[in-house]
Amino acid sequence: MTTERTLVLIKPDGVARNLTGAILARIEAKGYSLVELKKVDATRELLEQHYEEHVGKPFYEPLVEFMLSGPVVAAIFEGHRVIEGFRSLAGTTDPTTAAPGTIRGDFGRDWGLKVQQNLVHGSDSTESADREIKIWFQG
Ligand code: DAT
Ligand code: MG
Repeated sequence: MTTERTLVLIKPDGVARNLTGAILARIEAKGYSLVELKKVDATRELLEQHYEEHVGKPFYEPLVEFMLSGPVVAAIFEGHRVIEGFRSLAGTTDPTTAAPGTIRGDFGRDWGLKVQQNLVHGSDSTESADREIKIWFQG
């Protein structure tokens, strides 16, 4: 048993579309346990830390603007292989091609210039999870 923790964000599109409960329900139904949950108005400084690996990329500024456009729900989930498991539940980055049955595949689509509106974020490694949990919950 490898119990891990991951950071999940429900992005402003998910919160604005009232999908918070539906998304959290899918994660709980899979068997992962909610450890912490809060609604946050992110700041540019917080997002710069969170998206450190993407600073300077062409989509970075629109991504940050989008993440500042409304409240975000931040959660810590725990479970065996939850990092990989949540990313599998979320589906691939582009919601147009994310598989049906996934959060992005079922609820998301490409909104033209706003590819970043893909409803959720999930940490991609144990190192990212530790770093991101600190940023959002102990910052
Ligand atoms: P993921 O969220 O699937 O881990 P990522 O870490 O590569 O994807 O990128 C972070 C976010 O940035 C992603 O959720 C949406 C946005 N993004 C990534 N690639 C993009 C692109 N080519 N154009 C616009 N937005 C992009
Ligand atoms: Mg990522």
